[in-house]
Amino acid sequence: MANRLFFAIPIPRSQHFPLLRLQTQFEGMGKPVRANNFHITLAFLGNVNASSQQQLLTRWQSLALPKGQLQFNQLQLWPKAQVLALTANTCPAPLYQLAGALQRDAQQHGLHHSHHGFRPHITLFRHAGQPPPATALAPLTVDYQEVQLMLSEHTPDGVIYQPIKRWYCHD
Ligand code: 2AM
Repeated sequence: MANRLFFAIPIPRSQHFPLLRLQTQFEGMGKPVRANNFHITLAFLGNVNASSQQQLLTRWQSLALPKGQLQFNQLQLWPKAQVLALTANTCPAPLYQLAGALQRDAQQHGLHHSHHGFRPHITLFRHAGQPPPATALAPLTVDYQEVQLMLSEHTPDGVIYQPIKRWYCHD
């Protein structure tokens, strides 16, 4: 049995409202991601078997990241993935370095190979096909306080994400 895993920053409930408002503003652009699933992917690992998962957790036992903020300011369509995402064009160096290290580690250990570097984004819609209207967005600040190793599961109610491990950011 393999688990579909990814490292991500979950978006805390207290920061859902502006994202839900954007989903309302751009209604019809695709299938809205449910609020409980809002996240920023740092590294997607694909299907990972039990022993690889154990080794992964051992390697990243002391994962550390200072608390920080991301400013999201653009809606972008990624046509290949059919995703409409809120993107940030700057990123705190420690977060950028961590995402790169997680992606390289995955590649070195035979897990998913990402073709892009880290692009901080929050997917708002899936099955999206049209570019968003060129509306200026008010910058949206997201404070991040933790990183999770998440398990993605298909259920009859749709995809759900569950944390397998959480690392709290330090001051
Ligand atoms: P995203 O919406 O932030 O891009 C769990 O499957 C999560 O991993 C998805 O929500 C998606 O995050 C990301 N993901 C899924 N498949 C991926 C892939 N092939 N490459 C990179 N990220 C992927």
